[in-house]
Amino acid sequence: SKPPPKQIKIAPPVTTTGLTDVDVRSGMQVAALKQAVTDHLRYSIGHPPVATTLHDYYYALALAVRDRMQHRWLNTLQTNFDLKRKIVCYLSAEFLMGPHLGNNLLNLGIEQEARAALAELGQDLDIVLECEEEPGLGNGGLGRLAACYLDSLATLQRPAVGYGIRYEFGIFDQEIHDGWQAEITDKWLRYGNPWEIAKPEVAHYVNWGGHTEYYRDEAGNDRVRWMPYRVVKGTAYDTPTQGYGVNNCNTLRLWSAEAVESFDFQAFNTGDYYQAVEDKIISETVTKVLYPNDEPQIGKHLRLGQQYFFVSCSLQNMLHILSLSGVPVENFAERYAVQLNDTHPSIGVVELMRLLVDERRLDWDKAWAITVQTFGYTNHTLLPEALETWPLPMFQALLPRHLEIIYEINRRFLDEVRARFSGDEARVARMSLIGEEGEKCVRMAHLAAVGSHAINGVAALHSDLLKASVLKDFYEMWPERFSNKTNGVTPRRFLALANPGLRALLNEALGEQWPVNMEQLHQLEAKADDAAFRRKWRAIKEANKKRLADYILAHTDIELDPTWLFDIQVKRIHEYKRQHLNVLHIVTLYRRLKENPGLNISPRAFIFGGKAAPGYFMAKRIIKLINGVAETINADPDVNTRMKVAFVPNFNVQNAQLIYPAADLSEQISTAGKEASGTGNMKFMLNGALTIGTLDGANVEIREEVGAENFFLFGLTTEEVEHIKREGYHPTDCIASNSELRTVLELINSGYFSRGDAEVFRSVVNNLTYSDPFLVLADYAAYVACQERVSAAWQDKENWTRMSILNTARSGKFSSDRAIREYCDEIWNVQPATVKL
Ligand code: B1N
Repeated sequence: SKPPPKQIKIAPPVTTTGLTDVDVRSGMQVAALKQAVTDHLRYSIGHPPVATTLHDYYYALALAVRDRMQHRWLNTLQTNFDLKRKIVCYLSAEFLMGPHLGNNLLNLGIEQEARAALAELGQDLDIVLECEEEPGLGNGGLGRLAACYLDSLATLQRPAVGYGIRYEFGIFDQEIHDGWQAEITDKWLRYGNPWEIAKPEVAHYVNWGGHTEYYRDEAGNDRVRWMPYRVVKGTAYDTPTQGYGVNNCNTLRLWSAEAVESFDFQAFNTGDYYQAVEDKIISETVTKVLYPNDEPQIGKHLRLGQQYFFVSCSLQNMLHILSLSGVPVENFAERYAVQLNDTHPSIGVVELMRLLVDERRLDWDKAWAITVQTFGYTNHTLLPEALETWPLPMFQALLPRHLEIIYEINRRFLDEVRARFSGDEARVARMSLIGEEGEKCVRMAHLAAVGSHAINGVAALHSDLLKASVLKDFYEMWPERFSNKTNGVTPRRFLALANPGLRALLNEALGEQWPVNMEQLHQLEAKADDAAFRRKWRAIKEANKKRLADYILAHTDIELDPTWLFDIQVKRIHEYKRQHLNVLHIVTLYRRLKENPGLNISPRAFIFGGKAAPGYFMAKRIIKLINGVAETINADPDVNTRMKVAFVPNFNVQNAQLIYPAADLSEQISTAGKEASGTGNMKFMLNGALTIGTLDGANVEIREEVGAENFFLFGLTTEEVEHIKREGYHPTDCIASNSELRTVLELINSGYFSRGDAEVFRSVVNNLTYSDPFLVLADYAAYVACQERVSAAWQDKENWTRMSILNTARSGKFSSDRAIREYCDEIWNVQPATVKL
């Protein structure tokens, strides 16, 4: 063996600014940031000046910012270890983080310094920010909620890890071709990702398929061995998530699938090189792409594979860290609170049992007590087509050992049901973890409910409906497990970052604590009666509308007037969200203007945005309909000085930050009882938009907070919807009794909005006429009437502004900080840990 190397003295780096090495890595001043950017340009990126691009500046600044977070991140990890605090593990198949750079600068409090440093290098921060390719690792609300919760957890100094999947391709990019949606694969890693730190040494192995064997161990106990058909390796990629105004910096740990090398070698040695390559491809497929389906679940083998893969890696990781900390496995639930973001990670209940019983050799009862104490389950939807179930043969083929464990959990659980409700075999069948009507399947919501000590919905109405419908039997069995946790959104990204104009005004009026104490916004209520304040408020809104109008012009060639009412509906395209109800109103208004050119209406820009699941026929037709109506109206000189329609392509977190602050009116018009909560509704409210909405999801609580007089309510209630459906709903009756509605549907059906092609929208019109599952026509008249009240209200600028101010002033409840405090106090029992530098 070689002798140890001689101690080498490293000369301190010489810099032209006289800064030390430490300053360059972690200094927050302009000079340090500037030096850091130039160092990263030279040493991390390394293009000669002639080849240096704007993207290089983005990347260099991102690395400089990451260095500053790294310092805080390591201290956070060390502090959490030293204090032996309980940690929140938020398990989610989706994290829709949005662009990192702007948010991290904001949370670190160095936006001005970064702007000045770049300016000295001849660059504009706003233009550099636009270079970031956002990580779209989520579909919509559910994934974005997970991201908001990570922001609040760090800001509230709670130790937390977000565990998920590092999809190589996130949610597709949407382009609009001839009015139709086209899907483009999201190659977000194409130019590298400066925010993640690969941890090749943090890896776990995940089994698939095969069979189980029974054996007797040394102590004479019967045990089970899983003999898998395939093993996949999961490697960790960490993204630090910085809290706002604190040193705490938590971890988002995403797992990426790789082939297990030894498997390759084995095949290689036996000469089957191609088999080895094929294995590698199959393994890496697991984390290749995010399923772009929102609510209707698709029972795909690979999707179950993704779920098991990330959940197994995450639980193994927790157990590994626990043993590194010297904590006995029996104390698992005292150290980890694991939250299931919907049923997507609910296989975790079974996997933890397997790890504890088969691998750690705990006895069943002890393992079960730990499991139930560990997990909490959040339900995000009541739509029957969205509830996850897996066909038994598929489940058995992929996870044979887990199916055995499910049978045992079920056997014991149904014994309990029988003991509580003796003789009620119908109830037993309803509650079973195995569905037996039709094709046999595993019911993941039941599994999550049985395996968790806490079950919650995401808005008051939704939590009530959950107890009364989908999980009624479970509520009757364990009422103490149920609670409501109304969703929230982070005011850092969606107010301070997205709306710098309003941020400055709020700082001036309230001081700078409001982003972490949103109840302070109530102090704005007094300002609503101050005419000078209202003028400032309006000027900010109009500047935001100008900013959005410029963006829309650049991306669609449609020119909007920022003095008009901006009426906006942005969210996934879904029949229950009823974008087509909005379209029916637009066409109604169009016809009224054509018939009566002198009609006095408030000029409006109708703005839409949102992606449709690629296989969702009706949603894709609705996009085409919006674009067809837009094309016709925008080109019609009889009306286009008073109304226009625009569809913003590729709605994502980045352009959402331009859209919410520009809204006067927020469209939240889902069929009552269908939208679990909604979170876009909250982002609009924060930014001073008034809501037109049904009594659905969190709209109910928004209206309660802002006051009925500041909210445009219309439509059937949940009870009325259920009543009508029970009695038999006939949309043709709505048409027969409303000649204006009939004319509107006929106009759409005639090809008027599709260059004479009467085929394109036939399916949409027929669906509404003969089926209308989401009661669009039943709510049409009330919606149109409500929009007339909106138009009238807009005429009184001063009162509209008053209402706008009151919306922001009363939005404090919808901060994700409030939601996270409730989860920490009532479900997780996780305390803050202050991190010092
Ligand atoms: O979760 C959001 C809510 O605000 C929305 O109302 C709700 O619709 C949304 C399968 C889902 N529910 N279910 C999903 C997403 C992806 C997937 O593959 C279902 N998303 C929601 C946050 O609570």
